[in-house]
Formats: sequence, structure tokens, C-alpha cells
Amino acid sequence: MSNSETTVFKRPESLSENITHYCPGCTHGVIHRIVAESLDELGVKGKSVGIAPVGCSVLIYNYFNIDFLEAPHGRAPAVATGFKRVRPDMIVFTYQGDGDLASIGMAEIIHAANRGEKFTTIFVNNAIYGMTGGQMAPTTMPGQKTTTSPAGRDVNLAGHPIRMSELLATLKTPSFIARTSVHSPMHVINTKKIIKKAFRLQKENKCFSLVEVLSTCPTNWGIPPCDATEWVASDMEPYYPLAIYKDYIEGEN
Ligand SMILES: Cc1ncc(C[n+]2csc(CCOP(=O)(O)OP(=O)(O)O)c2C)c(N)n1
Ligand code: SF4
Repeated sequence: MSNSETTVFKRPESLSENITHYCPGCTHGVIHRIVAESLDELGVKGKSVGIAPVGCSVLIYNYFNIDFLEAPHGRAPAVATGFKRVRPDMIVFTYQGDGDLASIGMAEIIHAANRGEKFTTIFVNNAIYGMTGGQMAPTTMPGQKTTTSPAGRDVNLAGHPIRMSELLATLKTPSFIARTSVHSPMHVINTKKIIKKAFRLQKENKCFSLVEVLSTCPTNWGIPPCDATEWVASDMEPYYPLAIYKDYIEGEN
């Protein structure tokens, strides 16, 4: 009988050993790991560049062993466009929260997607502005209490939450647009498959791709981490259905 040990679980090479600053129960870190695993498995760690956003993931460059550029508020898709056009051989991705992408940078993401820029966006939808203290975001749920909607989001005053994946999927340019979640192990596994597919399509020089991931913010939702994952399932998922909204079709790009 052999005494050798087999490693069945280890840190992805694309992830650094730094301890993240994320709050307990925040799923930003889970999504980081999925991105890193995907880059490792596709063999593109050495040729990948991320674009960091504003928001809680502003320090994402500390957590990966790949190069990053920092973009001003909401402008990550514009920075990614410039970089990818100059270096189409590189794997380029933006990593953006809902405040960064659906509010401040709404124009940037819509036009980059419409142009079919061949980078990947990881869109982390936690229904709130996390970093700045929990203000209402375009994705905040109807009735959800935030620091700027202490009585709950009033849709008559603030409009209904914006479904970014559905909105972007109306654009003609063929691309890959999906919404996933990481609130249970099964959902983590499925998110991995979808994020890896988005990067694989980019590696094959196919199309613009965006994966929206429903995420938690226990701190600003004001609920414990376990309840936060349940809230994603009970309150967010019915309004934000998990699906592939647009799939790449060969020959239509
Ligand atoms: C033009 C502009 N609008 C807003 C802000 C403030 N700001 C910086 S980060 C941030 C929150 C971003 O939240 P989100 O993108 O949802 O990411 P999270 O922190 O939730 O991960 C806000 C509102 C700003 N600095 N400049
Ligand atoms: S404030 Fe919210 S989004 Fe930011 S790290 Fe904490 S739990 Fe995560």
C-alpha cells in the first residue's frame, strides 16, 4: 500500500495567497476562486488581464496572480475595449459590481456589448452598493431597505430593479450572456461551468461575454451570512431568473 498523499483540493495558481478584505459571508471571494480556477484550467493564466472596478472588489488585483488595470468608476468596459483591441491575443475581463456596471457605467457596458468587444465581464449583482455603506442600487429589490431607502425601495419613485442580463440579451450582436448564482454548492458548480465557457469563447476569439452572478452582502443587507444565501434564493432569484439568455451561435458572430 502506498503512503503517498494525493492533493484533492488546492489554491488555484491564479489566486494569490493574500487574505481578502471581504466581510464574512460575502460571496465575492467565491466568485474570485471560480474565475481563477477557470483561467488555470484553460491554461491562460500567463496571458490574462483583469480590469478592476470601483466598489468592494476595487482591491481585486491583490487577490490574483495575474496583471490588472484599475478603471475609473464604471469605465472598466471602455478600458477593456482599448486593451483588447491592442492585444487581441490576451484574455481580458472586467469584474464589476451592480453599482459600477448598472448605474455609473451603464453606458459603457451597453455600448461595449453592442459593439461585440471580445472581452468577458463578470457582473456581481448583490442588489446594493456595498463599499460605500449600502445605498440603493439599480438592482435593489422592491421594498428592500437600504441607507437611501430606509422605508424600502418604492418602485413608484425609484423604478423597478433593472435586469441587466435580459436587457443586454436584446442586443443583436451575438454574444454569451448568462445569469448564475453562488448561494449553494450546486450553484457554485454551475457558475463555474458558465464562467469557464465565457472564457473559453474568448480564448477561441468568438464574442463578447457577460456572466451575471447573484451575490451576497450580509453586512449591508443587515442579515447573517446563512440567512443571506437564503435571501438570494427566496427574494432575488425569482426576480432575477438564472438562465443563459444568449448563447453563442457559430456563424452568426
Ligand atoms: C460617479 C460616482 N458615483 C458613485 C461613487 C461612489 N461609489 C464608489 S464605489 C460605490 C459602490 C459600488 O457598489 P457596487 O458596484 O455595487 O459594488 P459592491 O461594493 O457592492 O461590490 C459607489 C457608490 C463615486 N465614487 N463616484
Ligand atoms: S460590504 Fe457587502 S459586498 Fe462589500 S465585502 Fe462586505 S459583504 Fe461583501
